Amino acid sequence: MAKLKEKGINPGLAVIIVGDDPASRVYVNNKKKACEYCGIKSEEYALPEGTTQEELLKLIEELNGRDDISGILCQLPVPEHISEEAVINAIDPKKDVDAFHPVNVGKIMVGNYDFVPCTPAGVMELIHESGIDVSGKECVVVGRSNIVGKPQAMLLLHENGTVTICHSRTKDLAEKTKNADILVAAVGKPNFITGDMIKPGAVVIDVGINRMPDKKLCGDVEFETAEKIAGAITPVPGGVGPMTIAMLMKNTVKAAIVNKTK
Ligand code: L34
Repeated sequence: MAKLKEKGINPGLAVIIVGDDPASRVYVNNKKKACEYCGIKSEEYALPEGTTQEELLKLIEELNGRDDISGILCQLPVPEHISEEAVINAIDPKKDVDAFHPVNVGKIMVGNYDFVPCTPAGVMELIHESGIDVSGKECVVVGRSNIVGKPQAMLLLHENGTVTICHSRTKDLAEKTKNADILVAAVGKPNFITGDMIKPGAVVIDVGINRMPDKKLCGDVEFETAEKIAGAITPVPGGVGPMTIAMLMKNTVKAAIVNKTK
């Protein structure tokens, strides 16, 4: 960071949160803390639930124009009266540290990209840091969201994995998941993947973060049964979540370099 600052490049992240979803509040606080830890300037825009789409888009427009802001993100979900698509489309692709804008999504598709969406990027980092080679492996992604499932599949494909995407209409899910050398669970259903659905020795990555009635966090994978079968497994909390935040810091620094943020 000091070397960047010597060159007159100062990363700055703007985080927008609309409404008071408690989970979003925790995530945004964690992002702010990570910025402080890394020496990245951060600005939080906490807007009331009743904010209109027009007001939100106006703020994004202002932030797009500022030469001291490298990255902009609007924490999802946004309230129902605001179009998520309109918000994503409004962010300058050069400042889109979430990589949700169609321009950045398209770049990921063709394999030439600056920003990788933070959660799938975090999953890849975990795989790399564990010394796992994706090439030729059977990779199964459960979930097809634009934010995780789809880009995750693409990143695994870029590294020569043989990728299957499963979803709510998939027939014989367990048969597919049991075939996976690398299994990524991103469905948003607590304890959805159980030990008997896992191939012995598989790498199991749990993207799910479900809040249970007793306030405890629970992944999409039933950890107790899965850990006995898996070769490697990520916990919830303390697994993919913190990696998402680390990748956001990386994207923000990249954005500062691309945008030469003052
Ligand atoms: N725009 N919206 C936008 N960008 C994102 O990248 C996100 N995401 C997802 C939700 N909406 C978003 C996040 O930031 C999920 N997500 C996220 C970020 C951080 C954590 C989890 C999800 C995290 O810090 N998890 C901690 C536990 C936090 C807790 O106690 O609730 C963990 O150890 O998993």
